[in-house]
Amino acid sequence: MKTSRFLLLAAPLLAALPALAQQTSPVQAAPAQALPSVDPHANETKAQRDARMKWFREARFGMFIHWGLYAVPAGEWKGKPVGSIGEWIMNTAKIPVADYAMLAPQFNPTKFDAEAWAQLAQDAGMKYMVITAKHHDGFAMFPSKVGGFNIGASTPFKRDPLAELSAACRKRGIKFGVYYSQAQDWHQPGGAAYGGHWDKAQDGDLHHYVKNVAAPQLSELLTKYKPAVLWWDTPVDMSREDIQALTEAFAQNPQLIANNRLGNGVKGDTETPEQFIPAQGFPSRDWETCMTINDTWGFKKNDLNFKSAESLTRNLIDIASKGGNYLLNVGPDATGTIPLPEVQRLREVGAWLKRNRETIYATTSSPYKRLPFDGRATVKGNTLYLNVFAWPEAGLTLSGLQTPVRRARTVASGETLQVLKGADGTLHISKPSKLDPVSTAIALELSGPPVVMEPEILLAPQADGSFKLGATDATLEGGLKTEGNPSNIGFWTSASDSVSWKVSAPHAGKYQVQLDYSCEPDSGGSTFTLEVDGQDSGLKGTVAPTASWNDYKSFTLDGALALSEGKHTLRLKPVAKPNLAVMNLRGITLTQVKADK
Ligand code: FHN
Repeated sequence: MKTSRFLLLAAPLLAALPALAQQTSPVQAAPAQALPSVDPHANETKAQRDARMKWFREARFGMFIHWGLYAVPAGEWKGKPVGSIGEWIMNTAKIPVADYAMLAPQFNPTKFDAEAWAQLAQDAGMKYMVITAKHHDGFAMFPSKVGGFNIGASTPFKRDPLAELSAACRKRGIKFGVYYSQAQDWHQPGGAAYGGHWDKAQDGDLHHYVKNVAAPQLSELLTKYKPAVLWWDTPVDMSREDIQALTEAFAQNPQLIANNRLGNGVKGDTETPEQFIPAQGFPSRDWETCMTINDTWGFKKNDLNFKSAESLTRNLIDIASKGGNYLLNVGPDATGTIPLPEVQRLREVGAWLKRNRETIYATTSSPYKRLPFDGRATVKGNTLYLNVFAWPEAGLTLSGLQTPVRRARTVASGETLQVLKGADGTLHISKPSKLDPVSTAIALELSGPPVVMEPEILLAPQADGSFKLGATDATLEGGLKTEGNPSNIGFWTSASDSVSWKVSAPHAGKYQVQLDYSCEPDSGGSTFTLEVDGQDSGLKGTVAPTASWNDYKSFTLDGALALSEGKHTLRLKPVAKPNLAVMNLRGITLTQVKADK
């Protein structure tokens, strides 16, 4: 069965790993029988949960580290570049287990300096760290007593990076966490492998593997390093017994925060969008977007496609404005060095953050659905923060804020700014003497917590008379969500969910209606209607499949939509959904076919 994360496939990584993407979906099929939940935190009270999640909610920024044997081949095998992300080299190149294991004696990262890594995280403004204790290749980055495939038993490097890092983090007040691939293990017999095993040595029973390798290693990790975060990844066929075995050790660490990738319907503590920022965050869940700085998690020497410090900083601001955390990855090389371009960028993000820290840490999400300028908002107590990416030529305005402004200042320099209130209540904020090219942060100190009444989104026609009804302008009902860039409306797995837009037609007219949509082959065939102000417009359609959830096509409905002059609500409403989902929808274009004079 396909799941909703699979429907969206916004991230190239997920596109490359469809079967895993299904497994990591936050909307997994509920277990058929009503058995008690296997989620170890299922019975805690809201107050207990709030206390446990407090530091995470305030942190906003963490360092992800993908480091393991794959740093040795660094994206090349037998002199040839291997496509896909660095840490997947064993699977992509179908490297036999014994050959891959020969990397271990070559792994001697003598330049590894836990203090320097933790210091870099601190300089970048990161409040927590999550490192791969064991990735899918099955190699443990700690001296485990379970099996011999680990840094202690099979490399010349006799140190314990996890012990060193956890100590270095603790010294700096940085929370330490571990990533653990609980099902995929391409080394041990029985471990799962996306795409299937390619070496007889991998064959065996997954549940035996979980019980005898993964669960005892988990217990070692939780006992020895006392992590604050446990980052599961890529669940495959996790039975209730597997979940129980894997979480047994949670009792040793009741404050542990674990993500939503354990499997078997366990919701976990955090949603984990990967390589994209969900357009509206997850309003009722804690969440964390993980992203790479270039295009790989594990080190690949030829991947030089580094994002700019500006875009990384703006990602952080964007994520904070949606109430989430940014878990930004570094991929150290086989000597134990974090690549210089990554270090430089993290330092630049940190420099901005140092000047503007109050706009990010311990803030809550924006009270605005959309702002009239290129930027983002966050809130802390009685202060509304505006991060302005590009100062508008016509001046900075803000409408809808009901709470009086006591003072406006720039965050970095404390310069007082003038705020003038227009007759319609719109605020005009004076331009600071110095703008920050990445983002100029402004604090509006209010007389109370910000109350915002946003003007409704009423779409007017474009210059050519057409209407563009985009994903981010829509009102979504039910479980629908917008995600991705460009944004699309997805998670459309219920036929009772609908999507609507408000438009203002300057005169009566008829319009051709064109959908920009995708729908993977197995999911085609849904039917829908278009309503105007609650009445059937007579326009309807059947969703034809496209090549994949990433393959967007245009689809023009038969007939024309008649709109009278004035305001209207247009609603796209499914009639039948024979398969998993209706479609992913980027938007609708209404093109005028005849203007009634
Ligand atoms: O397959 C992994 C991948 O290698 C990487 O670890 C990312 C990080 O979130 N998670 C997986 C796929 O979702």
